[in-house]
Order: sequence, then structure tokens, then C-alpha cells
Amino acid sequence: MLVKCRRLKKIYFKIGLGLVLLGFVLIVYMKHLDEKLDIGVKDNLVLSENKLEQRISEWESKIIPGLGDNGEPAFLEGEDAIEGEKSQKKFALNTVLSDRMPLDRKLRDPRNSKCKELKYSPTIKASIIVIFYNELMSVILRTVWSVLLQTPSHLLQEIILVDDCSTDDHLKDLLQYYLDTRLKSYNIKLVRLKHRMGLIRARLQGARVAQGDVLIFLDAHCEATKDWIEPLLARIEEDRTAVLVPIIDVIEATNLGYSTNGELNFQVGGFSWSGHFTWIDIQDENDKGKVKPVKSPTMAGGLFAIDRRFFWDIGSYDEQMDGWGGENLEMSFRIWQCGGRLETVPCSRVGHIFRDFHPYSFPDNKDTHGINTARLAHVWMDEYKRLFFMYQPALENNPIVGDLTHRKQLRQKLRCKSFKWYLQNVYPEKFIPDENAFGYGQVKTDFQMCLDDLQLPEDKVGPLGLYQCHQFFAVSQYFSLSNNGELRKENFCAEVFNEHEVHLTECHGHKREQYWKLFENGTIYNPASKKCLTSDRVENGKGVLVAPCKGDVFQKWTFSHLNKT
Ligand code: LR7
Ligand code: MN
Repeated sequence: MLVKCRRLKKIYFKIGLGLVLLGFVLIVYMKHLDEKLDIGVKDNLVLSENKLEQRISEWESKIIPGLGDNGEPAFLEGEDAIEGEKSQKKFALNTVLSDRMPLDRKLRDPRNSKCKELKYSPTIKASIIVIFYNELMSVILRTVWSVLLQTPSHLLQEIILVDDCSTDDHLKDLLQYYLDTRLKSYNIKLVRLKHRMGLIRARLQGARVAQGDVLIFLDAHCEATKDWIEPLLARIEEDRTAVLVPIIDVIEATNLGYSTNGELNFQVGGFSWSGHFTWIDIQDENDKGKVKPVKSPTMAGGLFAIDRRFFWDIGSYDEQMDGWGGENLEMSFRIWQCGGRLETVPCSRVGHIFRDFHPYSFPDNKDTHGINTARLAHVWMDEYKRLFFMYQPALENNPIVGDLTHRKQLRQKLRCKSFKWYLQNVYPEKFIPDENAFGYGQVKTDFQMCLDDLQLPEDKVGPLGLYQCHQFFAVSQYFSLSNNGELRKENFCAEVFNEHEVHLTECHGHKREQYWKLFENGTIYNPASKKCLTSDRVENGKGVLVAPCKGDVFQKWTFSHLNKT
């Protein structure tokens, strides 16, 4: 009996110990999972429910019905107007106006009328992923409301809000409380990151918890419009390797006006060799004015739809990219080079608030855009990365760029095509400054002065300058004489202006004032004005001009590099 009892005791002890151990293992495992996702559980509400309800009701009571309806620009009066203007300076957004505007304002249908005749019947569902860092709560909620109002419930799996560890207090309990009370019947998840991870990893965390067939990413200051989701889902159902961008309409940061023209002359995505996203006109004449999806060489990055499995299969994001920037070109090149397609869908339209500056700062003030772009250049751009590193020489062999092994392995695993293939097949119009040119590099006079853009910002028009030739070759003195006779830098061309001035302005491809001929004797001749490029009497830092051709020393130019013809 005693023996039996002891044995039983032993067994119980073992079971007990086993359970304790199991519990311990479970706790450790859960913590590990939590850490892996780096997601915290729902915040404990700090304010009492009463207080929260009071704050929300107070805010709701100040909302002005009808303000901003139909996407009309809206204006405040009195004290609010003054405060609104102040907020504009601080947040690059009229936050007072946003707080006064109904969250569920009605927008006009911005689509082209041809779109309204089309019928789509997708059968798959989307998870909408909205990431944010210190965004205004009313702006985030207007994004959420617009999705709820404009998306049929059978196409909506869930909305996932990812808080990239915001420090603004109102985004903590107040936002959670709003969702729990005002939007409780909807499937909205609020994921809080425990550390600021930057927008790339924040999106990845959202994608990890998403369950829909399709992922649709949105910035936290967007508004969806009528039937925005149907053409996206229908196209993905037809081809799961198609990654889609809606037309991104402008919502003005000052008055929240939703501007749209309903026309089909929208633009698609390009890039600059300095590694920035740019808007470009649709290249193929046959694609212009159509309602069907149009090929897009790149995307802006914030708003896109992708099949969830395809997102993971094709390498999701480069998780080592920090902060902000670069991920959009990385994904664009990767999608094309590894067997997908990127398209703009003209019948899907979403508004985005374009802000003049980032209302948030970055940890350590790191140039994450530069570093991230250096990463993608090394992995995806092959020999063409030389052109990017011309703009960022300090990043070329810099350990700050980090380890690239995994991304290079991914490229091998997916057997992706070369960047040359991408340029030739996806973006043949892209100007390659040292390939599509007779001559390129520094354009020197005999007295050590060089053509110089005087560091004109990439999107500004200004005089073509002259400056002492830099000992170490710098990008401001890099020009090409293109095969089409343009004297150009990226998309900027030297153009004769007012008979004798020379400006750098957007290339138009129609020759005329932008057409130049290089002669054996080193003169650069502009047939439209019948004059030659001249450095005569041009002081340091001032522009060059055109003058009657004399063939003298002021009209003699030498390109540092010439292509063999
Ligand atoms: O550390 C951060 N963590 C975040 O979660 C910094 C930002 N964010 C959030 C932020 O709150 C916002 O919701 O990330 C989102 C994007 O940040 P924005 O709105 O400041 O970026 P943007 O609109 O100026 O920049 C564009 O390029 C970025 C490059 O990394 C992203 O891809 C943005 O999503 C992208 N926006 C668009 O494509 C919208 C169209 C604009 C154009 C052109
Ligand atoms: Mn944005």
C-alpha cells in the first residue's frame, strides 16, 4: 500500500514537473513568436473608458457635417483657420481641418466614364495593410473609413493597421478605443510594433499576419474611391504575377481637396539614375487613353496590390532596408526581372495626401534612402549600378550598406533576368548616359572650365553653367551628347532660350532648340539658332551662351569620353 502510494506520488510528481516544464516551454515559445513578429499585445488602456469616450465624443461633436463633401477643397474660419495654418507648417498638413472634416466624407467618382461601363466580378479577398508612424488619427481613420465604405464586404478579408511604434499619445489608447467602439463590427486589427522598424519592415509585419488572397498596401493618408478594388482583384485573379498600382490622385495637404480630372492621360513610374522614383508618360502609343492595365516600369511604392503568395514567393521585401525609401524601386526591378509584371490600373483610383516634407524624423538621421538604394543597386542593377554610384560614390564600397548575401541568393534562386534585359524590354526609353551617346562625361574648354549644372535640383529648370573642371570627377559636370543630338543630363536638355541663353530644361525629344551637333573642330552647333555653344566672357558660376560661330577658343569643347561609332 505504502509502496503503491509512493509510486503514485512519484508519478504525480513527474506529471506535475512535466506540466510545469511544458508550461515553461510554452511561455518561452510564445515569447519567441512574439519577438519574431516583434508585435506587442493590445496596449493596456491608460485612460479610463469614460475619459476616452469623453475625448472621442468631444472630437466628434466638433466635426462639421458636409465639410469636404465630394472631395471639394475645404476651409476653416476664425481661430480654427489660424491654428490650421500653423499646423500646416509643423506637420505639412492642415491637421485642424482634418479633425473637423467627417471621417466618412463622400467623394465624387473620379474615374473616366469608360470605366463606369466595365463590370468586374472578382471572387478573391483582400487584406488591406496600412502602416503608420505618428500620423494624425483623423487621417488614419479617414483612410480606414474610405476602405470600409468603398469595398464590398465579400471582397474584404480584413484591415490591418500597423503602428510603427508611434510616440504620439493619441495613437495609443484613443485609436484602439475608437476601433473597439465605433468600428467594432468590422475586422480591423491593430498591430503595434515594439520598436520603430521603418516602413519596410512594418509592411512585412503586416503581411505576416494577413490572411487575404491579396495584399493591398496603403499609406496611412489615403482615400479609396468608388469601385477601386474590383479591377485590382479581377486582374490578379486573371494573372497572379501581376502587381498593380491604382491611379494615385492628389489630395491637397492644405485643404484636403481631392483633385482629379477623370482623364486617361495618367502617368506611370520611371526612375532616375540617382535612384529616385519619377513619374513618366506612358511610353507605348497603343497604351494611351485606354482603360485596360498599362505596363509600368516602376511604382511609387505606397499603394499597390499583390497576390499574397506571390508576394512571398518573389521575395517580399529586403528586410535589411531601414527607415524610408528605396524599397519601391527594389520591388519594381525585382518583379520585372524575376518573372512578374507591374501595371497601373486606370479604373482604380485612390487619393493620397502629398506632403511637402516628412513630418517625422529618422533615428540617427541616417540617409536610409541612399543606403537602401545602394543595396538594391548591388543586387539588381548589375553593371548599370555604375550610374547610381556616380551620384553616391561614398556608398559604393561602404560597410554601412550591410550584408547582401540573402538578396543575392534570392536572385539566383528565382533565376532572375539581368538589368540589361529590364532596360531593353521594360523601359527601352530610359536614357543611358554613357551608352546612348556620342560623347559623355566632362565637357571641357581649353582653359580648364567645364559645363556644370551648378547643382540644379533634378526637377528644376535653370541656366546651363560653367565652372572650373573638378579634379575628381563630379556628377554636376557629367553631360552626354545623345545619339539624338541632345546635350543632356538624365531628362534635362540644354535648350537655346531667348536667342542667346542656354537653359537646362525637360527634354522634349523634338530636336529644334534642343538639338546640337558636335563638329570635328570641337564646336557644338545649334541649327535652330544657327549659333554655337560659347564660354566667352562667362564668369565662374554663370551660364554659357550661344553666339555666332567663330570657331575660336571659347567655342571649342572636348568630351572626356567618346563612344566609338
Ligand atoms: O519610419 C516610418 N514608419 C512608417 O510606418 C516612416 C513612415 N512610415 C509610414 C508613414 O506613416 C506612411 O503611412 O509609411 C508610410 C509612407 O511614408 P510617407 O507617406 O512619409 O512616404 P511618401 O508618401 O512620402 O513616400 C513614397 O515613397 C516611400 C519610399 O519608401 C514609400 O514607398 C511610400 O509609401 C511612398 N508613397 C507613395 O507611393 C504614395 C504616392 C506618392 C508618390 C510618388
Ligand atoms: Mn505618403
